[in-house]
Amino acid sequence: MRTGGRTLVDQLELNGVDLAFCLPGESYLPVLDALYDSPIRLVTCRHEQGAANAAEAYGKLTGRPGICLVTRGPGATQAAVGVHTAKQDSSPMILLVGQVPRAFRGREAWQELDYGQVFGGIAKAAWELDSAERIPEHMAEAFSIAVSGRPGPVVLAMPEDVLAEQSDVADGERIDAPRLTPDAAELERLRELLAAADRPLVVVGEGGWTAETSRDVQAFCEANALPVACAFRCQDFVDNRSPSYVGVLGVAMDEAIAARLRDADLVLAIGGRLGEVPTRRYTLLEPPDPRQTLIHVHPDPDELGRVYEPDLPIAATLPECAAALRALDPVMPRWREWAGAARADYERTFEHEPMEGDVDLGEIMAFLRRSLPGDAVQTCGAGNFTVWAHRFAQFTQFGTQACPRSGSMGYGLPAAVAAQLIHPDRVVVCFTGDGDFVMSSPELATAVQYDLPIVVLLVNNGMYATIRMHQERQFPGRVVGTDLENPDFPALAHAYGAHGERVERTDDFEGAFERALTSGKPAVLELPVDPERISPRVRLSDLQKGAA
Ligand SMILES: Cc1ncc(C[n+]2csc(CCOP(=O)(O)OP(=O)(O)O)c2C)c(N)n1
Ligand SMILES: [Mg+2]
Repeated sequence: MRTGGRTLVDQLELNGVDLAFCLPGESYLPVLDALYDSPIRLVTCRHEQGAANAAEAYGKLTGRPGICLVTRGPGATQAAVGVHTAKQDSSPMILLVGQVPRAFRGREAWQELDYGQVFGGIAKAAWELDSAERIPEHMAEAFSIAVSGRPGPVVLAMPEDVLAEQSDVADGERIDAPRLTPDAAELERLRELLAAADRPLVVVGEGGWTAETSRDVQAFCEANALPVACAFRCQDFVDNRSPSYVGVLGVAMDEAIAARLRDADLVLAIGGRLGEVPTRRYTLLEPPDPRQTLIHVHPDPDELGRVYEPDLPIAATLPECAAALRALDPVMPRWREWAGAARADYERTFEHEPMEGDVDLGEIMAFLRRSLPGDAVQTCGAGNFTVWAHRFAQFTQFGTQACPRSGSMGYGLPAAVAAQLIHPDRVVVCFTGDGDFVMSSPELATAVQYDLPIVVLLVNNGMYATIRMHQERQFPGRVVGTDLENPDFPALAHAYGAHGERVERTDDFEGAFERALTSGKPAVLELPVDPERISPRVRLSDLQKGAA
């Protein structure tokens, strides 16, 4: 006999869970008690937002569901942001939430919520355990839903009496996503469409990508001289040094790559949803039937034809599809010039206008591009600082970018916590802004508590610059709600027990970065920047003149 709590933790273990993020609650004490004896490392966060975002990042980086445990009611609603990101980003995640005892259900008991309703539109699935006896069955279902088809978040509520209940139910089995291979006729058709193209573009995106997928897709693209672009915040999906790699379809998109997608006559999307950001608000590729011949590969048949009508839909898991593409006989490319020009455009994106003020983020990113090890993990939240962080970074291996495709602020710090726990020997850099950092700064305490020497690069421009930029464009001169008066960031870092410095000049960055790495502690380097340079290509004064 064992309690429901123990049965649940046993199912986590047999599914290979090694790390779980929580904010404790009295609503799920039997689960916590079972974790006392478990090899699973339980990491206690300071806000459910942080716990959920860390679990989301775990799912994104490992491909296995990130586990987050929170209490009922307020715990669950605070965790919702991570569930939303897991949904938008297609990351496997399981949120385990406390719940009132079964006998109280429906009375709106203390902190009671109907999780099926609350998370119904956010998670891939949300429901409640009904008995200790059926926990292995429910957990198998949760793992299965989280990893299969389009990966995503599952929310499972745990009534406290179910967790305390004893049963002698047997364990379930480890769940892995079923593999789906494209069939020969689909591959033949793909090859025919490709052979007829003049200006093809491969676009890679989320939905079960792996390191092996990267290698196979890269080999396929190089063998066929195909240009390949990454969807927003999937920049680590292909080695950016490959002659085939031509850039990212992201926020503040480079005009050249936007034109490549618009002018392509064939788009081969391997994973991804061709969402609002990579299609520049559905303009570069117009739904429902784009001008471009569209081949869309996705593990979930429901995603094929949902927004765009592909000429060739292929329901396949990405590693299997990538291996099959690699094995295809290369076609005779008629697009070498097109591909070469796209690569040259990409290489030009590293050029940057000098920044006003004493701290130049373009120069700092150039230094990081030269000096960060290839396996260093980069994380961020949302804000204009990410435009520098993405445009001037170069990724060489999968699993090194953990950023929210959902565009959610507050993600970078907890994602860095997760990344450093997964990869204790790697360098982990979190890019953040003054607004973004404060949203999740309590997780700096988590980093200190668990000895995680992450390096936080905090771009301080004294405002919510992204919003200010849009505000100046749409309502010139009417600045409201976007100014920030900030804490003393290095002092705040010190108060948490972290290393903290303000880098006043570009030339001081290298030394400060070195000191951050050798401090052995979490470190916050504040980069005070001139607000005039509100984005790499946009000056605040030009916006105010209506010229940008
Ligand atoms: C959770 C959440 N709240 C609000 C927003 C809207 N938003 C997007 S970027 C941004 C400003 C971020 O400010 P900061 O971190 O200082 O970065 P900056 O744009 O100044 O570089 C805001 C408020 C968001 N994306 N996510
Ligand atoms: Mg800011």
